[in-house]
Amino acid sequence: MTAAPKILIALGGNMPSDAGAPEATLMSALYAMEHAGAQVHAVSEFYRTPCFPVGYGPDYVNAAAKITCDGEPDQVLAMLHDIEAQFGRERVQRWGRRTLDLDLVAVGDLTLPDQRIHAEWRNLPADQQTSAVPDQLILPHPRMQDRAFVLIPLCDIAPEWRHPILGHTVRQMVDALPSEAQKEVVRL
Ligand code: A4P
Ligand code: MG
Repeated sequence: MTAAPKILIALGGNMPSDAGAPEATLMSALYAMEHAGAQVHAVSEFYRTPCFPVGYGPDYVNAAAKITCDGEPDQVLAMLHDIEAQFGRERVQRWGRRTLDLDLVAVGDLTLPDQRIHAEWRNLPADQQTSAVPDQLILPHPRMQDRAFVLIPLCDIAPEWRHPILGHTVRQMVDALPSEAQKEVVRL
């Protein structure tokens, strides 16, 4: 029997929910994942991060978790969307303010849907990134390598995970971030 692949999740929020402030929402979301049948193996520190793009809203709280869970990646994403909905997430504006964002960063070393489509999303011009929304699951998350608010929490729990296309570990991707971007991510 092969071991279930480790699933890496990015958690974020910058608006209060019924659970309270974003840090309480993120903690409750982790319990909700266990309630939904996932096993949570590791959770990063929680970090305060400036909203990206600048001016789109208040600072975020970001974290990362390593889980395992039965089901196909699409079913895992559906579970994450259900939990977002439980905490009052409304999809009003892409990249808009939100009580809870749960992104699937990676499922083991899986690439979805394929290398060509992944490259299209990864190389999407900056001016299209706010408006273009994928209608299928893209793995690893196509923007993870650019984002200090994803990579720095992830480095707490999966520093040696290697991006299946780019070939870099999380630690190497953190080191490649501009130092200004690294400094903006502050442990709570
Ligand atoms: N989708 C495809 N692949 C994935 C994946 N690997 N993980 C689809 C999650 N979703 C994936 O996502 C849009 C569509 O992408 C969905 O239909 C999903 O099936 P969404 O969650 O509905 O919308 P979103 O959250 O606005 O988009 P996304 O891509 O999650 O946004 P981002 O790019 O993560 O940006 N600033 C700070 N400091 N911290 C943050 O956490 N987050 C965002 C959201 C913006 N600024 C931020 C932060
Ligand atoms: Mg999302």
